Amino acid sequence: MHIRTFRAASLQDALEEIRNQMGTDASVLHTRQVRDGWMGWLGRTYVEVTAGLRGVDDAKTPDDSIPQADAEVPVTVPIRSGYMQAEPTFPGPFEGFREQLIDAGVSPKTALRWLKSTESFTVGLGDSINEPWMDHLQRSIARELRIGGPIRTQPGAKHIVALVGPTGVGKTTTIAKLAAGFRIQERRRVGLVTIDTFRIAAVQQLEAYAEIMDLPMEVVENPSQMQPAIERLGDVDLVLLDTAGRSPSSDARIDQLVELLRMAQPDETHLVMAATSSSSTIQSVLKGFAPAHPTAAILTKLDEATSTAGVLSAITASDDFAGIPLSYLTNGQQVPDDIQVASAEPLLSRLLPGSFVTNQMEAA
Ligand SMILES: Nc1nc2c(ncn2[C@@H]2O[C@H](COP(=O)(O)OP(=O)(O)OP(=O)(O)O)[C@@H](O)[C@H]2O)c(=O)[nH]1
Ligand SMILES: [Mg+2]
Repeated sequence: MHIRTFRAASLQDALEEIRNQMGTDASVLHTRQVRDGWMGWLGRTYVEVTAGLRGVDDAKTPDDSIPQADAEVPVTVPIRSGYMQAEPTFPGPFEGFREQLIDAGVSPKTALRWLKSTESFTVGLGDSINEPWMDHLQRSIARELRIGGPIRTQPGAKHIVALVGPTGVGKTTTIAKLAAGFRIQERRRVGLVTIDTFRIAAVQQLEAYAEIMDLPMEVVENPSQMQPAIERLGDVDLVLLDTAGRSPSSDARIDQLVELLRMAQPDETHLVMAATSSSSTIQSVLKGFAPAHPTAAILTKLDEATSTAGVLSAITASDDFAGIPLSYLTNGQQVPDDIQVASAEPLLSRLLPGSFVTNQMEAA
């Protein structure tokens, strides 16, 4: 048997090269995932496929014209800089996932990246390939997801955290949930500042929470009032700064926000976005609010999201985007209960509409 070993970025690429070089009669003998670089660190991950070609030459002696097994010197298939030129087809349920992901608002390029990564991931798993395919897809996406952790406070540190984001995504409600959590569970001294003076109702909304929780609250109308207001809050451990919702496409309103933040000098700025938004909305929010230098993101209204695929495609790390670390997820209107420290599981369990996930798991 003529045996050769190929390395490629994905199983798909390796099989294509095997077909090109050894013909369609070649059979795959072994697959594994390998990593180059020092001790596997800082290297790239490849799929290594050993293929064999049985034929009339099997009976020949070793000095025959056909080369013998050369597993020590694998043929490395060039890793392409972009994705496939021609559309690849994926085995088994992967092809169905691709359609579902695209229907859920994931760009074809991102769907392809996730599926290629899942495919090469499952190659390395050997026998456990029988696990539900959806689990593998979720794990591939989880590897690109950044979880930043919760706000950390120290007594007396006056840690300032601002929440920014588009209108109606749940900034004020999330401030109330955070304030209650830190005040009641962590026994921290919390102060509130609102710079949402565009609507009287907005000030009243936060005031109502401040009164119920007996928290000091300041209203700031222009940048020069910011520092004195923070001073007046006195000796608090955590200052939560509520801001007016802004359209990410309004440069003037974003500039005003940046100026207010510059005066407040927040330690953390959390960009609040609704998990019900489309991938393109999230992308434009990330772009529009970039001048505010968000350090983390909060995803709200997870309870209303039928699929998180679109949102995940916009916030996960890729070659072009570092990803944004998540701090909290909110899943309902109830203050203070409906908030949790961000983790991958609640997002991935809603990746695609439930019926599809169930079907795939049953089929697997
Ligand atoms: N279902 C659901 N509703 C939420 C959640 N968080 C907030 N809401 C609701 O979303 C609506 C808007 O919430 P707000 O907190 O006022 O939103 P905001 O971002 O402060 O709005 P603006 O200040 O107008 O920009 C309210 O009806 C909230 O009850 C959530 O996690 N799930
Ligand atoms: Mg508000």
